[in-house]
Amino acid sequence: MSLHKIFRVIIMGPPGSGKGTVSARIIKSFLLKHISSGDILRANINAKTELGLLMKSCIDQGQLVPDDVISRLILKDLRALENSSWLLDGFPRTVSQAEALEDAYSVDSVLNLNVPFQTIKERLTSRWTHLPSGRVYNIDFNPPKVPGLDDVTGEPLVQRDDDSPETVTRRLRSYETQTEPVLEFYRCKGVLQTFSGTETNKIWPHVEAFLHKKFPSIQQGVA
Ligand code: G5P
Ligand code: MG
Repeated sequence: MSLHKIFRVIIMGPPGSGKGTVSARIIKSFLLKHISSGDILRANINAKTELGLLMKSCIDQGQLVPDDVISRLILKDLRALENSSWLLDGFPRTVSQAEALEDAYSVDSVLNLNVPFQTIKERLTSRWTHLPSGRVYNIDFNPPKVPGLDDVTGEPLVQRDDDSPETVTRRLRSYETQTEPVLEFYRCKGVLQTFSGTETNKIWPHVEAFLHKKFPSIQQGVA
């Protein structure tokens, strides 16, 4: 049994707002396990699991996968992390998912990255991803050291099937109708913290300062 307090944090924001990029920075400084629903789904598609094959067309079209499927998948992974603090990225994104999570765990903080849609559309068409790890690059913002290859493994980078301009528009629309109400859900609970801007490098120091203040005991190197 762990004697440490467990912290449960969610990172939210529209598609392409920088959830993956900011999460990578958070887990370098804080002892949180990063769980990304999109990375888990893409790993299933890549491995051609039954679930992956069923969900692929939904994801490629920029639609959300069914609530019961994703809630079961994520809650199973969270149960396996019972004694760790975690950072959840991409889940919940409907009120029904937020309620399913709330039934199992109470959330300490929700970090909301508020980035304008126009900025996002420009970013996503130049994103490159290392599918096995979920590491993301951007031709202008954080290019890989060797073009087309992952910095850590040297494996090839790919463009996500759902990053075409039409699909990005559909993902943003689904964010507005299905995910924005989740922000209200957490605002009412008093745990929502919004960070606004158009550049991750400007947003990040505010996120870092907030986490240092709120969760000093989970900084890397603090026993
Ligand atoms: P995902 O995988 O959760 P999205 O759409 O929520 O996907 P996404 O696209 O992964 O979010 P992100 O993580 O918010 O975006 O952003 P990122 O990857 O860090 O940054 C985007 C790009 O911008 C990168 O190239 C990065 O390098 C660059 N960048 C970052 N900061 C800057 C900057 O300051 N300047 C510049 N120029 N560039 C920058 O979900 C995918 C699909 O899975 C299903 C759905 O179908 C969904 O569409 N799904 C779910 N369905 C139902 N319920 C759920 N809970 C689901 N979760 C996933
Ligand atoms: Mg992401």
